[in-house]
Amino acid sequence: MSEQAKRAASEASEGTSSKRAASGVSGVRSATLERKTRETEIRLDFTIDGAGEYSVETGVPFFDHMLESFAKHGLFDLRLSAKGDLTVDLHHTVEDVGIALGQALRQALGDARGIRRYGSQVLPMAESKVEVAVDVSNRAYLLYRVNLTNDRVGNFDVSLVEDFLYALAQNAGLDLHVTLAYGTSPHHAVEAIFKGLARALRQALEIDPRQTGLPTVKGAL
Ligand SMILES: [Mn+2]
Repeated sequence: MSEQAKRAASEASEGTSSKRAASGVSGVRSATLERKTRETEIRLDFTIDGAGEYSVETGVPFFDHMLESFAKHGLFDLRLSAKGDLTVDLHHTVEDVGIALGQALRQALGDARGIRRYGSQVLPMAESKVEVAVDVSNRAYLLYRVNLTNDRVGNFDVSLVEDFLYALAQNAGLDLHVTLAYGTSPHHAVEAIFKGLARALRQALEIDPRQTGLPTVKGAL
C-alpha cells in the first residue's frame, strides 16, 4: 500500500465539504455530491438503479474512458466533473474521484436493505483475464493482485488503478478483490478491471426479491 493510498483513507474520514441530496425517495437509489479540496473540485451524480448513461470529464482521457465503461457495464448513471491539479500529477484527481464515487455509492445505498451483497465477475478482454469479487460489507478491504509493470496508457500511469480502487473500497465500505490472471496489454488489463468491477458491483447492489431485510445475521451492514 502506497503512502498516497493511506492518505486517501485518512482524508476520507476528515469530511471535506461534501453534501448529500435526498436518496431513495422514489425508490431509485442515487446520491449527489460535491467535494472540494485545495487539490480537486468534484461534482458527482450517481445512480445505482440507472441505465448506464454517463457524462464524465476528469481531464484525463483514459480515466474518462474507464469510468464511462464502469457506468455502462454496471448500468449505473454517472455524471461526473472533476477539476484537479493535473499539472502536479494525475494522482490527486484519480484518487479523489475514487473517494467521491465511494461516498456517493455509500449514500445512495442507504441501509443496504434487500441487496444481494456479493458479486463476482470473470472478465476477459482480448488476451487479458481479470477476476473481481466484492462483498458490500461496510468493512473495507482491498486485495489487489495485478502484476503490471509501471506502464502508462496515454498519460495514465497504471499504478493509479490501485489508488483509485483503494479509495473506492474505503469510502464505499467494500471488501474488494481484484486479480489479473493473465494479460500483457495494460489498456486491456485495466479496462477489464473496470468492466469486471462494474459487473460485480451491479450484481452485489441489485435488490434480491427474496431478501426482505438485511443480508446478514449481525443485524447491520
Ligand atoms: Mn478501450
